[in-house]
Amino acid sequence: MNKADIGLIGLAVMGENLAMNMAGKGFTVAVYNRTVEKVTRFVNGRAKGMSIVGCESLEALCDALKKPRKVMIMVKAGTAVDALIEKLIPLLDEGDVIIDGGNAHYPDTMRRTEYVRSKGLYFVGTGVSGGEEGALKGPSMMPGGAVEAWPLIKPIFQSISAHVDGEPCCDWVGESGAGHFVKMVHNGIEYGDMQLICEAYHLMKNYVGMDDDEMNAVFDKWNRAELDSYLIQITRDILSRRDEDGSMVVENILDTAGQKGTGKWTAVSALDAGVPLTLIGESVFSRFLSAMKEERVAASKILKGVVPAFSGDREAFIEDVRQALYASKIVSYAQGYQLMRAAAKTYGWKLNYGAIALMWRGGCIIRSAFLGKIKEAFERDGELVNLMLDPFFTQALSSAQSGWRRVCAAAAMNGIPVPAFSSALAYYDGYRCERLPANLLQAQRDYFGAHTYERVDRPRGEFFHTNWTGEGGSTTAETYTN
Ligand code: NBP
Repeated sequence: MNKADIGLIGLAVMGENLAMNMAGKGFTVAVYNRTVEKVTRFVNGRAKGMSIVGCESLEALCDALKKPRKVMIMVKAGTAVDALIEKLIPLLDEGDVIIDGGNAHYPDTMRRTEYVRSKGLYFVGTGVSGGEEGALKGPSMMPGGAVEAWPLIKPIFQSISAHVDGEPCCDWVGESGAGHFVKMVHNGIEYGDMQLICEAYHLMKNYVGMDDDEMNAVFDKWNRAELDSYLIQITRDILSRRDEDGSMVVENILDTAGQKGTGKWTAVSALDAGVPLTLIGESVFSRFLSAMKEERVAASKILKGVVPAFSGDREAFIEDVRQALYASKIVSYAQGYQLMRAAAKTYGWKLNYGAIALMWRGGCIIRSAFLGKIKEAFERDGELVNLMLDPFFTQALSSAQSGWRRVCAAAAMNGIPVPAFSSALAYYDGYRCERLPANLLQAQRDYFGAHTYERVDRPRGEFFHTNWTGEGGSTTAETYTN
């Protein structure tokens, strides 16, 4: 029998569907799963007649592969991946490739890339997005790690990934943990996009007083213009789904959000890197707040606010909400790209920002027409400091800002929480502010702790101290930058 092009370990939802996708594209796939009955069930069931070879052990899997071997792991992220790597190393030869397609945290991928290289093998950590359907029909794939492995896996990866305008939504991201870092930022942006849509829904429902049918029509309309995206589309569909008793399914769902931690990883990375990733941070905190259901129910009886009362032109306000969503989304992506720039600098990765936008353009949860505009922005200027400074996005923010401000003001006056809309606006106003009140903050720090300050009339890097109380001496604290 011919040897297989690639081996795949882990036959849960992602592994099974990726194997089907690879086989459908003409590759022969050897598969293995810890619970071996799942291998038998898969090859005799769904995979019957496909070029998928079932293996009952890791040894059999490695024997079944063409050299250099390519083995992709699609199991639960964490220690299971390390254990599999340990088992695979003695079964593989120099130059073979181990790929982790799970949701690994990027520091683990950095460590594994080095470790596997020390054993004479190549390691690739690839983000795979798009869930079950993406895995089967074409996911977004973000590979990074040992660059020597890329030519070996590229034909398979670019063949099975999603395509937009004939271009694969998969390209080499960068060395070491770059692929999983970019996947993590993708997931953080997903948190932000979802939170923004939820805030628009909350305003339309609780302030304007719209029902689900009316909101369904609004999201349908929004999906035909700048906001055209998978998440707007599924929101539209969710707002039309009825339960057996005729009530709307979405209104019967408990308002406590779950999470698997990738948004939190993104926010923590931003805190570590000193990047103001405010919108994703607020989106993670909003999920935490939603999970405090019992406390919120109790507080709702004690903490009084205002009763929302809409007046004015309904259509005009809905258009303002659309503008607020669009502008906030630009801010969210601008912040996400700034985090990637900071990581690239710290770790020495050469990230291709336009290619990343293209990788997210199809096959994943944040896929949208908007990403095409981001790709164009980075084509115009590969070194763009902030997406908001690209002429297209500068103009878009300028046109949207009146509506955006009216929405944040109306939400504040009517007691509707819009943390993502308003934190995005605060970031926009802060970023474009030539002089922030941090002069006062520095004075306070110098007053209580002799932390020193720089002066507007002296070169940067010279530090001064004022003896504010007349009682302190001239001794100052050290100035740390990190
Ligand atoms: P799961 O994350 O549910 O993991 C189940 C698989 O892991 C099974 O094949 C299971 O084998 C295997 N496994 C476990 Br659990 N512990 C193992 C161990 N110690 N040694 C070997 N195998 C072990 O599967 P999934 O949802 O298909 O996701 C796979 C990866 O892809 C995860 O990292 C996930 O975060 C990521 N991902 C998932 C999605 C999604 O939408 N589900 C999307 C994108 C990425 P068994 O059958 O013997 O228990």
